[in-house]
Amino acid sequence: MKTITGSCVSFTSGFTSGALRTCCPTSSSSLLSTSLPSRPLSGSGSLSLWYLFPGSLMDSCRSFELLLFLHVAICSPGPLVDVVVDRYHIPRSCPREVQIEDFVRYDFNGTFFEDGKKFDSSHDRGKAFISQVGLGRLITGMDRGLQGMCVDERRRITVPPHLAYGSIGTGASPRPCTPVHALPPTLVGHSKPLTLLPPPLPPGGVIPPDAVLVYDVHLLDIWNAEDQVQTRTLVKPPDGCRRVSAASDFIRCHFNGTLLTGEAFDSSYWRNGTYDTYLGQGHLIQGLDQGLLGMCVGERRTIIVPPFLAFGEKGHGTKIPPQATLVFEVLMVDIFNPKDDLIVEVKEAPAGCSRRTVAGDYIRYHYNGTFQDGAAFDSSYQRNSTYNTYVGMGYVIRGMDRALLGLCVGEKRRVTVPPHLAYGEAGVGDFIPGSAVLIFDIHVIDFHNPKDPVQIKVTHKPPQCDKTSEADDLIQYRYNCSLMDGTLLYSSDQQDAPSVTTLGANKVILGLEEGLKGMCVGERREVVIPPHWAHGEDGAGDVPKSAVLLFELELLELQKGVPEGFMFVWLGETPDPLFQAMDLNGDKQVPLDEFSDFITRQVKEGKGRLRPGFDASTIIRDMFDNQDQNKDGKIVEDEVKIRVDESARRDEL
Ligand SMILES: [Ca+2]
Ligand SMILES: [Ca+2]
Repeated sequence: MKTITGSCVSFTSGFTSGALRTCCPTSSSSLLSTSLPSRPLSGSGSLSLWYLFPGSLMDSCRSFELLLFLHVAICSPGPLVDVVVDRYHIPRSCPREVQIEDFVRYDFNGTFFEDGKKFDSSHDRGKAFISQVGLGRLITGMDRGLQGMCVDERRRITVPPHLAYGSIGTGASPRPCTPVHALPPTLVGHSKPLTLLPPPLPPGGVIPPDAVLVYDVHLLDIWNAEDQVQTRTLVKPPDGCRRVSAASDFIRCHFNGTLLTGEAFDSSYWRNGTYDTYLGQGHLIQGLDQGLLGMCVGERRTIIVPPFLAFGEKGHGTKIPPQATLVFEVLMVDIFNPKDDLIVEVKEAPAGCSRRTVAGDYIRYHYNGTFQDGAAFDSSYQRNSTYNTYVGMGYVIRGMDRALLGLCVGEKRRVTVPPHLAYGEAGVGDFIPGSAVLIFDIHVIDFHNPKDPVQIKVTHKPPQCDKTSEADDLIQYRYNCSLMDGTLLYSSDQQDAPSVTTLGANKVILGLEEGLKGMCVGERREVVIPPHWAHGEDGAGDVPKSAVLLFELELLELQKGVPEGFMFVWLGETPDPLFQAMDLNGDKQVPLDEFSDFITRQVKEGKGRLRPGFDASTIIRDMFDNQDQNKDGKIVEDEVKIRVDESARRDEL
């Protein structure tokens, strides 16, 4: 049995008072038994006994008075003159102590000191007891004994009869001798007056005369009619705050809801989704409608809501009892207003933007998609391919369709799209939650219109330009081929020699063919080639699908060519008669040497042209063999005639 001696020792050691330690006789239980026979004041060996003063109990002067008092009260014989309070469980943190006029909700067990028998219990009543402290609504002993108590504290309050039901007791009367005042006035912010129960009494039970009562109390809640919603910011968003929540905004947030005792009653995390609601429109309890105002996305805040701004005396569901103060820890995830429009911020605008996107253009862009709290939901960079679409034609969400207009190649924009211009209340599966604001950071790689021609810009024109490239010409050129964002794909400089091609021979993409035409040797150009002039929707090699290409070109050499299928052409009139022109020595026959001399002279005099890019003697031999029908090593007049009659234009002479 824990005697009062044990209590006293524990108590004095707590206050390091050696003098008082000696005050209690080691057999003090006999002293105490004079007034409080055989009844321990605590069930705990490490208890402390405090007479309760309002305010801090750690104040040394008061502590001393208190010790003296207890010395008198406990160590001396005689009746108990005031309540004895044993705080046998004090929570680690106590942001608030019960003061006069505070409302309290607590569990209790009421027993007689005399025999330990129970006369009342909130547990038997099936609900916590609710009252107001210090205004005579409770027996005086409880009005005193509850003061200074913390939520979740457990204390034992021993009440002498004169502070309880006196020398009369209650008999069978349900009314206590201590007056119970009328109901308090209507509470601020609450539509109904708070109904207070009379002090704890056995239902129809009896408190005998001169009974010392022991109340074991567990405090569950404190509030005051003057209380307001309390908010405290725990974490501010690191990247600043673009806007704060305001009435009529729609918000998405996470929260943990607990009672003051720390008991959880609800959490958005239990449901694996945000709590989504309109603010300031009465969808929420009044305290949250206030407490959620002025928050930034990314902010974490504690909101403490007194019962009359929460669910009041009715409570809510099974987890929120009547008159419960609610504590919410809220993380703001998303805010928008139905009146919000698209927000477009230009982050980087390239200089010299000659053309901007219009409806019907086809655009390729990269993007990072995030929610307002910074969480990423999609990125084209991760897929390593641009997002490609037509602009202004309803192929993308409404907000983006608008945001993609008026863009330059290379431009970077941040686009904030409210849900009514994005995926609305439905969202997209697990990908986009309902009513989510989306932020796209976009970078335009290129765009074109399906009607676009090849765009040629001459960057250098040599002063002398008497002949220009055209179909059939054999050319040498340098090139760099890039994407519009500057990514170099191919370059002739990567190879041993400049590129060589015959124009019109379908050897290069159509757009390059276009870009290489009409150039003088030494000329330089920048040529923009839309995909339908390049590698189209499928791309090729390192060229992405539907990519616009930029070619930087320089023409190095130009050899005029002959039409496809020809090895030699006359530039003026064909000599007539031809055989006599060929038969340079007039002996009516033309061997290979003579034929070769003839052709070479034509080329030198500018009257004819051999196909460029081939060995001249080989071409000439081929031409000779073609004319020498009977293969006797010489051409005669008849052989030429036959060729003319046949009108065969191959290797024509
Ligand atoms: Ca001859
Ligand atoms: Ca012949």
